[in-house]
Amino acid sequence: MKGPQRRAVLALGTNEGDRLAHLQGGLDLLRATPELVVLAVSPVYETDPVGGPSQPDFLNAVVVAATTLDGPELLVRAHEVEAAHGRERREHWGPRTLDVDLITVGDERRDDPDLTLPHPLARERAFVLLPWLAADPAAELPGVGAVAELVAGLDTSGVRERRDMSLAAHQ
Ligand code: PH2
Ligand code: MG
Ligand code: MG
Repeated sequence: MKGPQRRAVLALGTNEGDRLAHLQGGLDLLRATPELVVLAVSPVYETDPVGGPSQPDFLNAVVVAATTLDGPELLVRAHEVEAAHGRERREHWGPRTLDVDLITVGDERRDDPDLTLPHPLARERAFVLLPWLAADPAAELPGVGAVAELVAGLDTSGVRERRDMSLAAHQ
């Protein structure tokens, strides 16, 4: 892998179709990305939908990776992975087959029209922070603090680990 290595955190979410298959497929496509190495994958969580219209429960998981891609490059890849899973952008915050959000990319800070890093809502989203903490107990949200501390201050009742589901480590 050429170029500087960045540690990136990606959050996967799905609440349409075969949810576990979408999560697994998203992980597999991230693994198949030459410029990216997956370092850790969280357990699978079933989560109450936050915001948006009334919609089915989500499955959420977090992937920690090392990558030579910068934020905008990784966003292109994330959108490719979503598109490969039939993601249609209909309703803002509506149901989706697969959502791949960038939470952090190294220490990048940006506020572009289509990409804010770190993800501005991550600090308040238990469906992101709980999986992230499980994947990386030492996780830090740049400019904010330790994920463990953020989780301690959140209502996590809508986030349930699905021990009967898990993501395969290899394709
Ligand atoms: N994603 C959203 C909006 N609401 N709620 C849960 N539980 N999980 C998500 O991934 C999620 C959400 C926008 O992308
Ligand atoms: Mg999202
Ligand atoms: Mg998204």
